[in-house]
Amino acid sequence: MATGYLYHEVFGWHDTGSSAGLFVSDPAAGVQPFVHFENAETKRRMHELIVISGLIDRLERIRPRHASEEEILRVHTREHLERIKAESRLPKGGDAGDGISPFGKGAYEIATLAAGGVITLVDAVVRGNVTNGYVLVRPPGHHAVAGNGMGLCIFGNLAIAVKHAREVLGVGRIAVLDWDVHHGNGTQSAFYDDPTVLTISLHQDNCFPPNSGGVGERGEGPGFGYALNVPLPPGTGDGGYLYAMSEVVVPALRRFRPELILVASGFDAGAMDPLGRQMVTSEGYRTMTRQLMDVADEVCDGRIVIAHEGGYNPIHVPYCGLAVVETLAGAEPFGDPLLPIMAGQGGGVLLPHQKSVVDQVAAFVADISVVTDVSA
Ligand code: 3YP
Ligand code: ZN
Repeated sequence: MATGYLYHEVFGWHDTGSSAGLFVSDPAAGVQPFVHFENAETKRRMHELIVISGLIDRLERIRPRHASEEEILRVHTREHLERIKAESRLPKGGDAGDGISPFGKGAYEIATLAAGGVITLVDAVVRGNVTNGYVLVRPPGHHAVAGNGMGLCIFGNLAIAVKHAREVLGVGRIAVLDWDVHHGNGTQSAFYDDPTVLTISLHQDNCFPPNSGGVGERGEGPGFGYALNVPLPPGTGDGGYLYAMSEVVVPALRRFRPELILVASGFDAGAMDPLGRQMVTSEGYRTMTRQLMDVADEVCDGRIVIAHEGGYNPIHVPYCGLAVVETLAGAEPFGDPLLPIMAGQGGGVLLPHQKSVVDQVAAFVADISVVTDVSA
């Protein structure tokens, strides 16, 4: 069966302005205007590589729709939605909520298309039109919490899609794996007390948000045990990430037996990312995708929806993304010219301090069981 692919040109029109990478430019204070790290190019170039490589011909192109207010409100407060909508009408736009997440005029409609895009692909996978798929959306979503956007995220795209899968499509157990280099705090917080949604975040220890995503964050109340966090030390590459996949992610998914697997896919754990200090290569992302597909074949007929999050190197991100989508579609590698450079840098080896973090979290996997009461 087919692999779905969703991208829309208007995602490239989400305007994050002339920040100096992350900070509001301020000439009087000596901060020269530049382009925000979260700009269109990483995603646009990934899409164009998917076209130029020919992979596009093997994908089922899916058109997004906007998420409705009702769908957004399953995760966010009315106040947050209305504030974003109002600031989105201003000539110069506004900010998602933390002062470092600027957006231009009209961002509300683009953000609802991003959330609606993930919903659209979830619909296609759950209804059986495609086996799996990739949603190349912008703005990202995994940091947004109920009452606020943050970390460049306006609405929780994946969390909104999880609620849709549960409440509209009737999907029981759902797992969300987050391999963005930053902690998936927003997705985690939406389901922290819910044992029917397993959230797993692999991220760089204490990268962003501050003091978020430690091994001790395991869920609360009935959801205790159904949040897993693997805060990998800076410098972790394919060796550590693949070990975390095989020792934590795969066994956790085998125990939990989700009916649907979603992935928050950031390529900012890549070896040349300006915001992360990890060393994952496109081959690392390819293998992580393969490992996930193998366990998905075992537990949920291969149903995987991967949605784009961070990733800020415009040269490397397209090759990482291509590797993931090729793998989903069962296509041969087109090639990545950066691989020979990265291969000699040492990230392929699992180091003891990385192993000890993974082993600590691996011990929590035994506490997961197949939750059958999804009405709670
Ligand atoms: C937001 C402010 C500092 C780091 C940045 C993280 C954005 C991101 O890629 N989140 O996944
Ligand atoms: Zn990130």
